Amino acid sequence: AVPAASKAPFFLGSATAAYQVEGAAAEGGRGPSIWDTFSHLPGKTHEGDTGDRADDFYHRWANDIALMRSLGLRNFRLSLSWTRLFPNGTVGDLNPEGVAFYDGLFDALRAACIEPWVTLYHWDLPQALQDEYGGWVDERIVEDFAAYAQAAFDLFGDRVKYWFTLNEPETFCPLGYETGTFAPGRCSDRTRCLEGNSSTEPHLCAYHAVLAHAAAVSAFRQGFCRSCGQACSLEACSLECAGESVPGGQIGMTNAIGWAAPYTGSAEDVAAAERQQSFTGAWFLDPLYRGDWPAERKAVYGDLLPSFTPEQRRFILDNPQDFIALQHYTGNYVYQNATNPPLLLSSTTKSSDGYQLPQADSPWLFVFPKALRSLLGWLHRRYGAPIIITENGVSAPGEASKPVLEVLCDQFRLSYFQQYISNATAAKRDDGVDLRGYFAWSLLDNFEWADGYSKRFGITYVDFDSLARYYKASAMWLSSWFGMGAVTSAA
Ligand code: GCO
Repeated sequence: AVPAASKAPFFLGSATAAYQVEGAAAEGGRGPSIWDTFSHLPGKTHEGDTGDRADDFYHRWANDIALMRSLGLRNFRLSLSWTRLFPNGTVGDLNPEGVAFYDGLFDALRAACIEPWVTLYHWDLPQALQDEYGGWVDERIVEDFAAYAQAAFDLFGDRVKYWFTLNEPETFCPLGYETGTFAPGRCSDRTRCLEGNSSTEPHLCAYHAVLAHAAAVSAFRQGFCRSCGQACSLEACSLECAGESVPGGQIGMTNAIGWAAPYTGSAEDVAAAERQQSFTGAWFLDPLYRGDWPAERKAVYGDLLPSFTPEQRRFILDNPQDFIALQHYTGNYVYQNATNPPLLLSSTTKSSDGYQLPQADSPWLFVFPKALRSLLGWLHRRYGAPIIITENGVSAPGEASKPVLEVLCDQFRLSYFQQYISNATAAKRDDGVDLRGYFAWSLLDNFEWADGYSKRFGITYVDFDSLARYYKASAMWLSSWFGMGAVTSAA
């Protein structure tokens, strides 16, 4: 029998993020974000690269929509630049040029039959909020983020149905507030930071991220009336304003989750891998689906972890997200190591039978396609929620230095996609996972955070001098799939 899940539409697309592609950092009334500040500090990014110009998507989006169309792309994930809309972060001072930019973009995407999937926050916090109260470590961020989210729903909710609240807090909290390798570069106690998770800042960041997400979901559910401009339930809207209310939509947080495979089949290794998986993979999903941090994190951090009050817990659980938005790139093998606290395990990228996982260009990324299938099964069993893969992709070795024509023959990436996609479809087809979509990261080579332009994840090559775009072979391969799977089930 065909499982019911496979009858749901399956969305295929590709993804980007504002600071990584837009450029035009000082144009159109945009205010500075923490990534503008951070990337301009000496020594923080590869060769001092910044997102000042990036892919110049701000000026070239019409061209890029044409590019998407010729690839047959039907779903495009992008993020809003908070400071293009609200240069100082708070919602009082709306920047009309920023609104006009996204209005034009969303109208053109709609006209091109491309569904926009919009991330509210992909790491570019308004610098003003960082300066005022330290950004994610302060509780004021919850209200400011929710107000910004509400404003975005009001502005674009008539054309955007699919939303993401925060992109990967499990990345921006520790890297931004613990190791200091990402904006805002906080590392209050460097020695302790280098030793491990000892400072409180990353935990405060994570706590506020969960609360901010729930507040944004709550705002989303309340809806608003286009005719009277009031926030209200959709039902109340039609009664009280006789209004056109915003059509429904879906919303979720994106989470970066790798896979910890047991090194051997021994009970110890299996348990060690499960500890590691829950520690990292359940960090945010447990609060969202169960109302509390996973036991493994509580065991390790104890009092450093802010606890949710009963009211907060209720609020989080009363505002459930619509799907798990999974961002998956890599995995490794984990074995018990009783002398290695706190989780009493170690990891390796070589299997017990001697197979070395191939390394991508990024030092943290090892190609482990079967991990995706295992991970999807784990998420399905633990949360039973629909899943959309909102990022999956790879930096192919040597792309930053090879001649263009060689880069365009990106066999490494093409084979990565083939293998990962076949594992994703197997999970959906054979394991009963309610997988609803897949987005390749990324549509364009772009500003890869601290790695600047030295790592290329695009399915499209961008010449960072001329800014010309050229399809890589992986884009050509994906394009047959994009067109095919956009509206019906891929399984
Ligand atoms: C993410 C990052 C992307 C990165 C990609 C490759 O959401 O993980 O947002 O912006 O470019 O993951 O490292």
